[in-house]
Amino acid sequence: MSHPSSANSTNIESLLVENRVFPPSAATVSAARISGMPAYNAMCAHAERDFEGFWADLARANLSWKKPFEQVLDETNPPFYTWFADGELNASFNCLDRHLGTPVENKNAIIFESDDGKVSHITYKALHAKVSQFASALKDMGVQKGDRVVIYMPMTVEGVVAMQACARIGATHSVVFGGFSAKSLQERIKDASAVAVITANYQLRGGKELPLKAIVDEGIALGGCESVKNVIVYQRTPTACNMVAGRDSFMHEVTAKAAPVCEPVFVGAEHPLFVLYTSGSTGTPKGVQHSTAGYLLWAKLTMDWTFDLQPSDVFWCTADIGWITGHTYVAYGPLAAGATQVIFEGIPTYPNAGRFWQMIERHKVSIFYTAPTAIRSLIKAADADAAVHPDRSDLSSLRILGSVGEPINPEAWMWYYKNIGGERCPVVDTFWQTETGGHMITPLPGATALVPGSCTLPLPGIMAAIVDETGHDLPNGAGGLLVIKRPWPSMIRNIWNDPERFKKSYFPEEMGGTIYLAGDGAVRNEDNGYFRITGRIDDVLNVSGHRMGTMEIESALVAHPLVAEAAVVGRPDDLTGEAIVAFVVLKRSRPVGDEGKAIAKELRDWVGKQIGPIAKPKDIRFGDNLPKTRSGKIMRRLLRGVAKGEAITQDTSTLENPAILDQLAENL
Ligand code: 6R9
Repeated sequence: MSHPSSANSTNIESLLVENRVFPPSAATVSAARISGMPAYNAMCAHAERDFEGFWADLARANLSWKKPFEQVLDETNPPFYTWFADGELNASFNCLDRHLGTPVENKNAIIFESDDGKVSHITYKALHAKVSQFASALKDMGVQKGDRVVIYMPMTVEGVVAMQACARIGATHSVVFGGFSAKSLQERIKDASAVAVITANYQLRGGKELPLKAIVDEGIALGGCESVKNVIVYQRTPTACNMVAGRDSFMHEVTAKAAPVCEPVFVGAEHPLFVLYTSGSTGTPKGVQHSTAGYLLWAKLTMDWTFDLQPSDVFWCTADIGWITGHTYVAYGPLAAGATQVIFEGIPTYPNAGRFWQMIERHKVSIFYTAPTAIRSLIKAADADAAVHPDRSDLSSLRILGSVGEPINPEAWMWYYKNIGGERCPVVDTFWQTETGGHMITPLPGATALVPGSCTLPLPGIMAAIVDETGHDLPNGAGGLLVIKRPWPSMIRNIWNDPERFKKSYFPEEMGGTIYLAGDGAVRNEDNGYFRITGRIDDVLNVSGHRMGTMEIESALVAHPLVAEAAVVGRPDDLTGEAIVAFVVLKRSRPVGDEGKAIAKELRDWVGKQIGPIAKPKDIRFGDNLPKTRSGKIMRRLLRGVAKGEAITQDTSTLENPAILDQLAENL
């Protein structure tokens, strides 16, 4: 295991000198659900004193159970922990039916704004009807409890309907981000043995119509997808798409024919609600498997706690449903909590980079949750063009701001706090992961004093700590590995098809095999114990808040006929957090000049085709070889330095071929 990557060192330095503190106002504290630090401390103390009782009370109060649970946490087979295992419930019932007959039923569940600016509203009652009828249609096709359904959809109401409809009939969905390639889609369909794929003919983004159905066809044609019996197509645009007779159908047609009522299929608490693929440090992406009850409980509770959700709030999380943030804080959390939320189909820069701010004004958004990478690009746009500056929009409806996906640098935090929040709105910097299901370490708006760039303190019941490689606690001020020492309800349950990898990836033997290793480095402040995340400790990059495994990109590169060998590292980037740099050895001689540029472009496009455009290296360097130790190991540490443009000061005497470094430092 290596130490926190040097790629983040500048970030860490600027964080270490951070001493601005922003306590919540007295008014915010008194109006909040978790009101002040004594309230937070009391909840933490309750969890310490009676761990199972703490969670059991919350699960009873926040979820509707068909069959109440008796069992709380079962730790007899670590790390395969179970929660509320003998209880039965349905996730869609908890998000929709639960609100029927209450004042929430006529409230807007979703305010949808399309790429081209059309706005529509859907109440809880209407959403319930839409989900029920589509769920009936899935049942009519033979989709059953426990079947896997892949969803490859744009950001639309129908995307959420598809997820909720699967949950309603007990099918396990696996959403694949619409930017992934045919090959990535095929790998996921295969691994999950999906019986159906739900997609759209096209997606609209930034004024462009992009094919989705054609990519599904291409993916299935790559082979190994014989499990797929049905492809259901949401007709997003009037443009025709290829339809395969006997396999493909239109969402509106199958829905119209189906029964309007669909009784929810009640499932055991541990029934897999979904599998979501994410990048790891080795091999192919892993299918992170989540439970029904524990996951949903945390989605609902973190809406209430972290965002201090009130009945009149308008919540907007800008994440795509293809990522975990779009699962927990678009498809499940807001609905389970009975919130009104905005769903946006498009991109923040279309038709101009003021779109987010204009939408906050238009829909009177009160809680806004986005990623540092979006904030940084919008700062740049606002600096360049006063017409898209947030001061042109009325942002007075906002009361809470959130950040997720990567560390937020203090400069971006301050800009967000001042220019978007008007120095009035707490910024909750939420640290969590696909594997954790929901927030882990985050400020609470009505309790925690904020420090720019720090995710502050764990939520009540989350036993986060910083340890060394053998699992021993480290004192505050010492950087180490972030772990969670006790199970929590929304934790990953397994890696789909690969329990051994699950154990190895997250519950290292050296730490006893029972505590969860997050894969991030962290340090706690000596005075207040606040956590700061210092970045991944494995070969996972974070580009614009998206997780990318270096191995995945390397495998894609070496699959190109020209490439003999490749090594991929991250380099700090002002806009995207990290940028992908690839060092490549070709099977032919090292290309230079225009030829080098042409091959680099070809390789970039190739990676885009193999994985998806988000994985395209920003920079490609060619060498006759890679820097290796005498035993043949690639020296990534050196490559990270070269990628940053640093002079090599480290000892290179163990290198087989030190001269190679000069070659690799050359820009094309
Ligand atoms: C929710 C999500 C998880 C990785 C995680 C860490 C980084 C996420 C962060 C953060 C610092 C934050 N990360 N939130 N780092 N501060 N507030 O992003 O899930 O896509 O699985 O990524 O993202 O490195 O390990 P996922």
